[in-house]
Amino acid sequence: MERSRNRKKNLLLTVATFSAMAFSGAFAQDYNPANNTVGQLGVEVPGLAADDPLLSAEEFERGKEIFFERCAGCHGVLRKGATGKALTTDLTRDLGYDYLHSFITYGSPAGMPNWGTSGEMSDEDIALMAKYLLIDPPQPPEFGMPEIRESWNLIVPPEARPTAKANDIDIDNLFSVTLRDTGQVALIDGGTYEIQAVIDTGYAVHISRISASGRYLYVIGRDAKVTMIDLWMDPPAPVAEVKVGSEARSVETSKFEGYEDKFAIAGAYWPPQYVIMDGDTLEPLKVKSTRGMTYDTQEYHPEPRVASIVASHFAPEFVVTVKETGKVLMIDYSDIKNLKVTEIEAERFLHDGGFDSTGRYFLVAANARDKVAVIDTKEDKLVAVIETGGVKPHPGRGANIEHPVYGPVWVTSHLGDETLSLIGTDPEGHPDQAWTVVQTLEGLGGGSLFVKTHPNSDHLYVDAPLNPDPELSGSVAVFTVSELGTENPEFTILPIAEWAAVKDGQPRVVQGEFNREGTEIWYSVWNGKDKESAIVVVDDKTLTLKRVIKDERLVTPTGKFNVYNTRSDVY
Ligand code: DHE
Repeated sequence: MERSRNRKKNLLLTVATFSAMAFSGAFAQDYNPANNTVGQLGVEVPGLAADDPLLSAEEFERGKEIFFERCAGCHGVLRKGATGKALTTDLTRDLGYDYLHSFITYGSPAGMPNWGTSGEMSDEDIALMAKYLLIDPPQPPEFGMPEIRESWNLIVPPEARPTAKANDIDIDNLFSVTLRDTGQVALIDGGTYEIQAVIDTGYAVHISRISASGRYLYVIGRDAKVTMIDLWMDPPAPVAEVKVGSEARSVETSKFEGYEDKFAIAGAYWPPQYVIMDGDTLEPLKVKSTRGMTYDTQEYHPEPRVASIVASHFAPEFVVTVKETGKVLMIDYSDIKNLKVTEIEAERFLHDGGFDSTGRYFLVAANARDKVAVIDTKEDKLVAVIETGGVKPHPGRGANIEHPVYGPVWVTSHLGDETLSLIGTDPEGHPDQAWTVVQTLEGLGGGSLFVKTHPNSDHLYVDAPLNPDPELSGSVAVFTVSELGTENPEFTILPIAEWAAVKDGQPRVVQGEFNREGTEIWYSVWNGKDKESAIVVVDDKTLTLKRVIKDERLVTPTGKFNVYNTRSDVY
């Protein structure tokens, strides 16, 4: 363990290795090589003459696959840009083949991964992608109610499920762990560290959320498959599944009093839409498109993707953030037939976020705008849009600490630099500090994705999984909350990857999650699919290694969600 004062590192940072995403479904637009010659497109490509087709049909298919696996998350299916720049053909043809080729190879400090020099893409694929970007993006098909219903599978109807908990698992201290590249989640007991079940789900589950009662676990795959798992069964098992589109990142369940376990909602990247489902069966009830006007210039956007979703504690409402149009939708689920939606203008490129410690204010990063928007879920209105002072805020759900000087604050780290921004969240007790950045800290380096704390902990943890320096991407910085009132607070570095002692590879250490009591924090040591990965458990009081969980079934662990903390919004 190492103690460091504001240790800074060079940040040649990468946004992500957003690798392998199973994008299913045929495309609406077919490619006919004969109609796309180099001359017709008005581009120059080394080795190709004007009447040569730019891509063969096979190359086009491969380009489509690589784009969805590696690029669409940041640049958008239609390449209109979000976390990554726009890549529409009016821009790419001007930039030209050589420029695109070197950009993909070397990346950029602003966040484009160095796909070539990192060895993650072959020379051949880079050349293919530089050509692929010179043709118009193909548009995947729509996925409306008929397709959603067709995909719905009620595996165990409610009447066939146990009427009382049939296992002896301490469900509140269970962790749902994404096994990204195997399309599974592992349910790991927070007390014994034993894997209770490994369950097949959609591909590369992004997040897990728990029903208000704590009985049902809902996970969403990158392929937009929602899987509902009954934690009362012995062993816990899926009871329903449904696909809400072809690409997605978010799922949530109704939490307002009287509506516990009643509804679920999932937000899709493609098609840009959200789907409200029956909380007991996942029967799809309503699908709504998010296409429409941007909040500021009021221009039509064809692909406004649904980013984070939370459930209000103050009303029967889901809080749905729409990335490209910059709107937050308060969706009233008390009457789904006559759906009322309050549309709040916030900021473009909304991404991830979480509640303040009271559960009233939702703070969400508009990452490509370097801002955080604050929504009052009691009054259903925008409270503030805050410049964080860092580059690309990326909080996960953020961390709520009791600052020794400024009282309750919420923290985010940044993808694009080493800073952490502490934002005052107490308009009653600390009105002068509310919704302003009260302090800026410097963590390990750029490439941070998630911060974490717990009400019973005096520590604030920050990771840096996307930092290009393996020593930093394998470590975590820890600040002591009660010492934050001092000038230049120190942090402790935990060498998590070293502690895990995995056999080979260059694992990234990602997303801390506390156990129910707030005495331990778990980190994923996320290695390649064919390599050993692990979960490292840290004792929060002493900041020492408590346990390394290794198992051949633990392939590419990423997100971890403690049942109690997730359902109670404790972070
Ligand atoms: Fe995530 C949260 C989208 C890349 C792991 N990620 C989220 C949320 C969104 C999102 C919208 C908030 C969901 C919510 O709260 O309702 N993530 C995206 C992307 O668009 C992006 C940038 C690119 C992509 O193609 O997916 C992306 N995310 C990643 C990764 O590369 C990570 C590290 C591994 C992976 O699975 O791909 C990753 N994202 C996570 C995790 C959370 C998350 C673990 C939940 C954190 C939490 O504590 O709540």
